[in-house]
Amino acid sequence: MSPLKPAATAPTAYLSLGSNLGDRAGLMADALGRLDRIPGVRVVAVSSLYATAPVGREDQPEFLNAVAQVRTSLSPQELLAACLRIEADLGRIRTERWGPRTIDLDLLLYGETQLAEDALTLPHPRMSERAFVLAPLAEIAPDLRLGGTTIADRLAAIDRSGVRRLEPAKFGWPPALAT
Ligand code: GSY
Repeated sequence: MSPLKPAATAPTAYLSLGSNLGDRAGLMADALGRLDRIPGVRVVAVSSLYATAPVGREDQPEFLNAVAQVRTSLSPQELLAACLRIEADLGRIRTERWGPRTIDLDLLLYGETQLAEDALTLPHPRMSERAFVLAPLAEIAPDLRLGGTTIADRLAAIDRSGVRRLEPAKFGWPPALAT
């Protein structure tokens, strides 16, 4: 294994990916490849793609969403900085808080870490209300517990009507990663 890649014992983190502008699946695949090429980050699992109705501001295009599990020797803050760099490199322009975006990478969970900093709150404060996060997360980590409740149970408790799983083969998904 590359010495630049995290050990099997390194912390596990979960990231939400979303896009509702441009070549959505292509941008998400590109973001995953960039993440996986960062020394200290290895993408170990990727959910299916989900077509999801926009939440927050409804008059914008449909999103594609997915969740990735990574192992990382980066700190939560370093991992967040890496995500923000990838967003910028893929043309994300932050104009409106809830507006359309080429790519969105949100850090959902970093092991059992709980954090409340200006730039980063862990677990992600809105993840339990969002079917576009819980549906893909439940696919790859149904038994993961958040505040004593599994992700599968949290998903079962919310409205999933705006979320549709897409057939992976039709989108060349998940992308092939180098590691
Ligand atoms: O917070 C992530 C960006 N975002 C999304 C999203 O990724 N998916 C859906 N369906 N709605 C969203 N609203 C915002 S903001």
